[in-house]
Amino acid sequence: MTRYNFRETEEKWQKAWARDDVFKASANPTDQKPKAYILEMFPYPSGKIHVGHARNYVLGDVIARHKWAGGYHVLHPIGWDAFGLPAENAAFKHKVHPKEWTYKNAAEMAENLKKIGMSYDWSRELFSCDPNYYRHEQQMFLDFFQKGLAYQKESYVNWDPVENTVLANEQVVNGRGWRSGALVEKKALKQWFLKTTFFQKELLEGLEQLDAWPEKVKLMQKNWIGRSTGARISFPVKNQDDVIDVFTTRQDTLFGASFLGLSVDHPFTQKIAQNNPDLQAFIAGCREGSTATSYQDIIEKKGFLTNLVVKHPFDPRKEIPLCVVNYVLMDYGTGAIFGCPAHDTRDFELAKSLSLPILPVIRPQEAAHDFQKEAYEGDGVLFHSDFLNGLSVEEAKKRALEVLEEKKTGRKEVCWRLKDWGVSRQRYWGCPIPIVHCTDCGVVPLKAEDLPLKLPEDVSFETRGNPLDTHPTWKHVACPSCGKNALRETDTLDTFFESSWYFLRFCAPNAKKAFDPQALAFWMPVDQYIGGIEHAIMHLLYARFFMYALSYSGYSMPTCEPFKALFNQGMVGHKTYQDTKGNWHYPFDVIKKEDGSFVTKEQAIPVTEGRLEKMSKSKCNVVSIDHIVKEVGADATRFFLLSDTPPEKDMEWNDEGIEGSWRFLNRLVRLLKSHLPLIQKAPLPSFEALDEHALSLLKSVHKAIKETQENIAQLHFNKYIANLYGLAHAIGAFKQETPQHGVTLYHAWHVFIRLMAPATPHLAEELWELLGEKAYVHQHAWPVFETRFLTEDTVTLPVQINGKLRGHIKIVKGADPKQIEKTVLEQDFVKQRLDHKPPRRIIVVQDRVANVVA
Ligand code: ANZ
Ligand code: ZN
Repeated sequence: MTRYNFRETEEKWQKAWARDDVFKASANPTDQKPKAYILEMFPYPSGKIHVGHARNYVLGDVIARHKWAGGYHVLHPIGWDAFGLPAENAAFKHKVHPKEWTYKNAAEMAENLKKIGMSYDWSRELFSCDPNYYRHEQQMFLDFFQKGLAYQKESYVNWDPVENTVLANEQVVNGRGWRSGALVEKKALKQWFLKTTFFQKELLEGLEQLDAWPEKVKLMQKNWIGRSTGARISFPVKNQDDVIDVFTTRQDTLFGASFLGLSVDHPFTQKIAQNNPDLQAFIAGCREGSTATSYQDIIEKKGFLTNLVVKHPFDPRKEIPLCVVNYVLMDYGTGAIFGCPAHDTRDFELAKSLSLPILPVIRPQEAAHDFQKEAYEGDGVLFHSDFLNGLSVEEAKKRALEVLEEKKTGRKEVCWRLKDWGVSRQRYWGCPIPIVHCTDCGVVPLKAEDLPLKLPEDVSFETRGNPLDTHPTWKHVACPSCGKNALRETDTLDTFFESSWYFLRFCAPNAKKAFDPQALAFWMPVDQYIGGIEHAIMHLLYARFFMYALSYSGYSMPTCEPFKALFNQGMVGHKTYQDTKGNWHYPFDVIKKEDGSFVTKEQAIPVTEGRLEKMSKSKCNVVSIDHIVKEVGADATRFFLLSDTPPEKDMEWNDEGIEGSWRFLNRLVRLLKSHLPLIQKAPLPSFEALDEHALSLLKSVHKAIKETQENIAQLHFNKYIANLYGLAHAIGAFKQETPQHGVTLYHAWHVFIRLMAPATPHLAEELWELLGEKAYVHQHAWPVFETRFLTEDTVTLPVQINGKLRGHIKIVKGADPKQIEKTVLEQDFVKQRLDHKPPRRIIVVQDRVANVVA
């Protein structure tokens, strides 16, 4: 039995596609063909890719290839999200320059992507660390700055007191610096921000038009933007002039207030801490730990009870103790709350630890509630609440607000959770911020003609902190405004900056300006964006923000929403194997013994089979593209990645599955080869002339076309693969008896190969060539189904001429007699018998017989 040589085949077609620019997007299309912009989130060049990564790309590739076949102008580009911390860490560990590390990894990954058969337009490949790329974002930064969308303010960073340096959140491990092991502190530094909050309303409302986004992602974005309606309420401090404002969404619970909670960073806290060493110590304790924790994450609620009290806004005779608490953050609302332990879990925990009273004011309507055991956050009826008694929560919120407004102690307020985006990073491998700090002129932007401001390459990673900061010359410059000695900004931009506009640049990657408006107008928005759910919030929000920010800064943007449809693929998991010493072993190094236990192949070390886990290098359960392509080829890998599991679900990589795919593809080759002598290359006979047997195969063919079309369009790739199996089976079972059947077989293959092409592109080209067709199958139009083949019920109708049976025609059951008369007269055998003259009469008995009277 011959096996098809996938290595040779795949290499052959990859070379041919590249040679003939088969997947190159048109530069400036002027025809009426529709466009499809298909994009997978561009990868970070961290090293080789494995089949878990590959799933994401393959999904995109199926869509792109399907669009090519559908007659679209397709843009399917690839590039590298090339700045970032891992490159810098590698520089420190392995003494390679981040640039070298990055380009080497990208080259390897590009090789992997080509090997897996990706239909990218490689001529548009871009690197975000290339000065020709980032020069444009430096210009954008300056434009944002000019428009007030980029600004500086003090903000906390993770500070390593031993290394004297700022750490990224990823470099804080269990609250300690990754290199020094020192307890990390929070330290205020002046940093750059982008004013995402300026477009919060647009970012929230824009979500409504994204009906091809997963609901889950939209909800995550919505919660992140976090619009809350409530009240701002003033609490006067007793015996002082100060008034503390709080933000609440639960003004209905005001009669249950048992303390006022101030953020550690609240100005009033700072004021009263001046003469209070105990409070100072409490504050210092709260400052430990990473800035990564948001207020929801703080596990243990801690508070410091001051000896001050505030007056209740409804009744100044009521006094409420003032506390400083660790879970109220300064950057939301007013940085102060009133605490209601009976109806808020966090407040409840604090009240327990400080022995503050728990004052229930809402009675649940159903079961009784033990307020000493836990807070009740649900709905109910107000009690112990004076004029609010008997009202529902909703009614009480309204009424409380009215009274607050009458008493002038509060008013309605809307609060947004969204914060401005801190873009400063105290790191080397990022885009330099084109700003100079001058003692005389202040913050001075670089001039456009001085861009790009390039990263210096001669930096040392031996010294502590940011290499740009310790570089001997780079940061010392003449002020662009007055010429005096000044200092460059040494912070670089967050790498989310680069990923916020790369999809725009792909439309015209070599344009002199950042964008070519004509290309943007043609290609944008991205029609299908594909990537991991881990980017549900930040990347997608920043990219959306950029569209608004660029427009506002004078760039002409054709749309506001950059991604029309979004798809989040599931991950690929694989078994793990570990020995008793805790070492991990590769699944392909492990064999199962007869008794069911596992040992390593070479040294027979006993190992235990662990859970199915997301592929990761550290657990040795990664299947690299290099490895699998060598073993079974790209097509079998792609086919398996698409096969069993719906693409949004997590799937398991397993040997049986991949072997099954591989065997199937081999069977196809054998099947076509065995059919070649039987195949007749000719147009199909007319529908009516087809016999039942031919018709039954063509039914399967047209059904497969219809379903494949739908399944690919709806991204039901597992069903698409099932369609291919089904049609292959029908073709395999077909027995050729007459020449008509040879023609039918030809047409079945002609369709099948086109249908399989998006999934297994190399083999499709190969079979296409075997069938004797002209390359490339990918440039051949997608098959179109005909409904008449799909109609289940047909009848073979005898045709008599002057009472004698002369032939048969195929008709749809119950067809209109007028239509049948017409069909009968079109038949050659009828025309001949009639000497090409009109008949005297035709009698049609529905579904039974047609009689022509000459
Ligand atoms: C009193 C109260 C009583 C509250 C009650 C809740 C339940 P969202 O929906 O997220 O807007 N809050 C306000 N500012 C805060 C800050 N800076 N840090 C931590 N918590 C803060 O939440 C609004 C609620 O979160 C507010 O309503 C406030 O607590 C708290 F039974 O006020 B509430
Ligand atoms: Zn100056």
